[in-house]
Amino acid sequence: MAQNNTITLYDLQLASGCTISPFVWATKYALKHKGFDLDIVPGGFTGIMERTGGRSERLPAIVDDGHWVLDSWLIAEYLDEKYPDRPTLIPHASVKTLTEFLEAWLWRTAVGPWFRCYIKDYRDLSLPQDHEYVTKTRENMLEGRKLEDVQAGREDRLPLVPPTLEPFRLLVTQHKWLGGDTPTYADYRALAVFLWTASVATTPPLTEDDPLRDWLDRGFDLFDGLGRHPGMHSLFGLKLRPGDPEPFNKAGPMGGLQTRNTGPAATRAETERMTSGPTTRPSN
Ligand SMILES: N[C@@H](CCC(=O)N[C@@H](CS)C(=O)NCC(=O)O)C(=O)O
Repeated sequence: MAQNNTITLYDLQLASGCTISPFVWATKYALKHKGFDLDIVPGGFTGIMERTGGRSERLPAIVDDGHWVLDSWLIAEYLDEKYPDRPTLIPHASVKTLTEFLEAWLWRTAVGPWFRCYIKDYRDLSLPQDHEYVTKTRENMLEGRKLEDVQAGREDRLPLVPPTLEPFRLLVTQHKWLGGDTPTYADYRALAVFLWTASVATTPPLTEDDPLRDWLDRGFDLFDGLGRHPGMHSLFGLKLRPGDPEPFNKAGPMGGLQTRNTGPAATRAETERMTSGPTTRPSN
């Protein structure tokens, strides 16, 4: 049982002290959801093996009363198993399955492009002693290209990302939380993508009026503003230029996936659109 209600968390931080790793972010939220206080072991990308006494090359890691647990998913499952009387993170096996899909989709849709838009900043914001390691490992991940070259031209690429987030936008505008009335680990895994982005986004990736904002703001505010570290950047304020695509669907939900059929009144607008002539707008 956690001593003094406190669990030790090995963090992965930037020079500002804010967490960068999405996996660590998800774990911070998970520990808070379970009601624990955090004893943070600070540090960056290098020296993880030394800090963890040779136990891990990756973070997060937690120590609960002397018991080490590695890996963000394994930590969440451990917490639910060990502390079943506290609020549940993963209330049903399906939450894990569907969250794994959602997260893989978010990584493909957002993390990938944003990684290439912020990778030089990511290195520059890291602790000075991490710069060389981050440059080498991330350039290797990017097929040997220089971080400066990968990031260059991002003003042309950033506006292309928000429209691709529309399926996720629909989810979090039609439901208070992915978990329903209260957040679950699904929310924290998805929030972690945007917390990672905010840790490195020296220029904003989303427009001021993005409907994702309500869920994101509520998520960043959880647990006394856990996501509001002063080192974080604003996600909002992307300026569009003529010719950039619409960042989100401004016409409102329409179509078989997005609306509930409660009778002809609910489908009238869609029927009129379907019968009045050709349209370019996808139905879902
Ligand atoms: N499956 C692991 C992944 C952990 C992981 O890859 N962490 C990255 C940070 S995002 C790390 O420790 N990187 C150290 C490095 O790049 O050397 C988990 O879910 O905890």
